[in-house]
Amino acid sequence: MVPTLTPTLDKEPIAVDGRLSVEPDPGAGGNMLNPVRNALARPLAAALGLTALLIGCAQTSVPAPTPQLFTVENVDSGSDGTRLVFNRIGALASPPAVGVHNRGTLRLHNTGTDTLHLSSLGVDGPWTVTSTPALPTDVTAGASVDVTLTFTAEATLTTPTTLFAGTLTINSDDPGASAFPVTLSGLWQPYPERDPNGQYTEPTLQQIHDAMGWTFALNTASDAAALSGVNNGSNVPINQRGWVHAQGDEVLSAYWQAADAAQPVTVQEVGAWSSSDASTLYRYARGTSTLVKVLTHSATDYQSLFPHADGSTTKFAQASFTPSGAFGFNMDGYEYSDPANNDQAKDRANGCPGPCGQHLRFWPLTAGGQVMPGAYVMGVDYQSMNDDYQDDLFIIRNITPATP
Ligand SMILES: [Ca+2]
Ligand SMILES: [Ca+2]
Repeated sequence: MVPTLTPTLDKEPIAVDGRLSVEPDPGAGGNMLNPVRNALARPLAAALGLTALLIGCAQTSVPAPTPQLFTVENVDSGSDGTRLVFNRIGALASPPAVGVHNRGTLRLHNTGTDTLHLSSLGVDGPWTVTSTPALPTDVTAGASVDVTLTFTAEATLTTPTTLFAGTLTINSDDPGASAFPVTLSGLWQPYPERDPNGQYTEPTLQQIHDAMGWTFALNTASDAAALSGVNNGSNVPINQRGWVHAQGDEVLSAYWQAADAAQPVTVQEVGAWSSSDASTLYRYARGTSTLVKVLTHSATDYQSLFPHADGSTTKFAQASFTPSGAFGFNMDGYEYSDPANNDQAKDRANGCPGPCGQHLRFWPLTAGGQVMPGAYVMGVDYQSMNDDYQDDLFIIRNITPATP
């Protein structure tokens, strides 16, 4: 006996590229029509009408629906694709000739077993979609498409460095996320490093932290007040003049080791805001003075998120290595993760009460509000110039403080 069903769809069958399809009800917790769509829907719907199409939903012999699983990959940073982060400098019509990360690409994967119908993209905020397939389009099971956005914020050059927020909405027939939101964050600064009066115009570490969506604390109300000084711009609120003193969720450790000795340590440069030059991150075994290069970022990307590797315009500055025992980090041959190795004279002259020399600092990485085990953010300040700790900024994975 054929059961009688009353259609309860809140959406009518629609024609997509000349073929009949039916949009699922996102609130139904699954796409009842998916299992029959490919095998039955198109031939049957034409011959028998929608009532016949729905018969399969009431019969226990029909396999459970397999939803289209729609995942998003952030091609630039390797994160889960729920956030894209950008930076740019100056006016759109005449930007300074320095590298910036003003474009970001998302790769949209269809990991389900049915075709995904990608209908449209919505953008809120100062971004434009600069590369996408013609929409609407179908993404077959297992396939992917790339979408590139460009950050287009600008302001008068007397405007302070600003963090812009926005949203990209990916509209599709994914039953679990038919309007998938991607957070957009963009750092705009008027000039590279400093304005014509010599005042710093770089984003602060706090602004970069917020752009990245990090939730670890750079400082808390119970921390000591920042030490005063001649610095301007980018050092507030964490300027302790090289004092070896943990603030917020900071972890103090001069030396590190692999959290899992069977796996490599990976390093990704998140950003560089320093003077015009390439800079090199080194490592060294504890108790030795031999510096081993980890990576060098491009000389033109000295005021940029995700700087490229030296000599490349396509490859980002990232690397991996397998340490043997405890090791330290060193930046450009100057600044060591072991404060005792660093020149502390300027720290003390600036008011550091001692111990001093803390020019590389570490915080546990967070993503989605959760601490990522074995992953840290490392911030560098060169030579106690302004204590901004974003001259070079890295995410380092698979490390843990070394045993003494
Ligand atoms: Ca600095
Ligand atoms: Ca800086």
